[in-house]
Amino acid sequence: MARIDRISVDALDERQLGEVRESVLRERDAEAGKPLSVAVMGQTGVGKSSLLNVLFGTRLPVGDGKPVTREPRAITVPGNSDHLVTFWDMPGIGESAAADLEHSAVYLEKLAECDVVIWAIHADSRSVAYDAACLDRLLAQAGPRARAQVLGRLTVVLTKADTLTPPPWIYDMRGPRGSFVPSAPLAARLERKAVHFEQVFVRPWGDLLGAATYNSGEFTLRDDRLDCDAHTVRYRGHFSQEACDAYSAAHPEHAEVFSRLRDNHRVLPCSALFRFNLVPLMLSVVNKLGPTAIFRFERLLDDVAGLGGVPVETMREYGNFVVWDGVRGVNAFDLTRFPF
Ligand SMILES: Nc1nc2c(ncn2[C@@H]2O[C@H](COP(=O)(O)OP(=O)(O)O)[C@@H](O)[C@H]2O)c(=O)[nH]1
Ligand SMILES: [Mg+2]
Repeated sequence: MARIDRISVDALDERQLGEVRESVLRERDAEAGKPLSVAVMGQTGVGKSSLLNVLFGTRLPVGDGKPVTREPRAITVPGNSDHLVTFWDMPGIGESAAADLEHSAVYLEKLAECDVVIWAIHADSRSVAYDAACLDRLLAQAGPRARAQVLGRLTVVLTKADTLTPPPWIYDMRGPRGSFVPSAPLAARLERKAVHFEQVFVRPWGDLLGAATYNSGEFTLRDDRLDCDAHTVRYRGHFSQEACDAYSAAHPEHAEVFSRLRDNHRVLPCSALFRFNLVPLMLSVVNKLGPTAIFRFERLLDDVAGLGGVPVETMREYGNFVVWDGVRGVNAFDLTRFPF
């Protein structure tokens, strides 16, 4: 898969890999035992724990009714390979204004320490005002350094994209497994939503934002916003689609680098249930990690390709679709009886 190769450290050539390894070897030894830390923020019930479970192979409790998570708490768990993930399950915001305020200082402290910060918003939500106010309030308490750190690691996702129906989802079956893909009109609707949420939730941070990606060696462009060294390419500000298109047109040989920079600020619709868009989400998260965290993450990357599939039998449970012909009193169509 090209997208995975692009990000995998294995895709770098021998010389580049040697350089990267050398430069971080010491830190790596010191860091080796440290778990990867992940924080996820978002309103209660938005699907934070479920998303982390499918991304990192954890078994955090998932709630149906009242909020499962009450206190900001760290759980260190083995993920689906032999790495450890410390997961900061932040109580859903929006349970009560008082609880939100009470937790703000703790949130901020933890967020600034985390390798990964995911902000989850329900894909079907109309208004982002409450989430935006929470992020505002959190970052208002932060010094410039902590603010830049949190914003630099922030990945915004739209959860439960599978609940956006109609138009339909398509199960693309490949033998015993398959993957859910949105139909073209639904894909367009998801894209519009993603763009909208990026405009209202990400873009307003303006020059406080920054985008970064690894430099595999050939990138040397600099201007008043672009900067690079041997390992990293950085952009100061919001790296919008327009900026990405303009830079790529001017320097087509670096289109991939610009596309990775662009991924920093994309809002990603995803679904824990349908395992939809989890690979791009994981890659976007990894893209923002510093070199030492990338080594802690290496094993997770080996599993990344497995994130997308859903077995036929599981799909059947999700697509439990029956048409009852009330006039004739028979099942006109029953997906559960359909021979796959
Ligand atoms: N349809 C759908 N439901 C989901 C998805 N993710 C979580 N849920 C459901 O949403 C509810 C809340 O999930 P949970 O992960 O506990 O949310 P949290 O409070 O944000 O941690 C549970 O009933 C989950 O089964 C998803 O991707 N699609
Ligand atoms: Mg939870």
